[in-house]
Amino acid sequence: TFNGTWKVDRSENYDKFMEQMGINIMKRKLAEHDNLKITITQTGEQFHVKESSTFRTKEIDFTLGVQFDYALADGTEVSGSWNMEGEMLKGSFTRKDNNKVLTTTRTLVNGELVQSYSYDGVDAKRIFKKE
Ligand code: MYR
Repeated sequence: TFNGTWKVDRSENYDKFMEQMGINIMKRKLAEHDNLKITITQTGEQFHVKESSTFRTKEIDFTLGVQFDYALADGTEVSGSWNMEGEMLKGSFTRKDNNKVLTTTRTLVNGELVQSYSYDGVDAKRIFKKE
C-alpha cells in the first residue's frame, strides 16, 4: 500500500529532468532541497494526496483513470490521470502550455516509495522513505 507519509530521501537525475522541463537554474537549486513530503491516503480507487515542500503545501483528490488538472510547483499546468498497473501507479500528464507529455510512476521497492519522472527523453527518480 502507498498509504502513509513519505519524505524525499534522494533523487537521481532530477536536475537534468527539471532543466528539460525548462526550469531555470535558481529554481532548480532550490528544488534540490525542497524537503518534499507527500501523504497518500488511498480508499479504493480514490486518492487524497497532501504535498508539502519548501515551495508550498497542496492537497489534491483524484480517482484512478479520471482526468484532473494539476499545477506543478513551478506553476506549470498539466492535465492527466493516474492508473494502477499491477502494483504500480502510472501517471500520464499533458502540459497545457506545449502539449508535451510527462509520465510518472510510483512503486514500492524495499519499503521505499520510488517515483519516476520522464519528460521529452529525460528520466529521473525521487526516492522517498516512510516517516
Ligand atoms: C500527485 O499524485 O501527487 C498529484 C498529481 C501529480 C501529477 C504530476 C506529477 C509530476 C510532478 C513533476 C514535478 C516536476 C517539477 C518540474
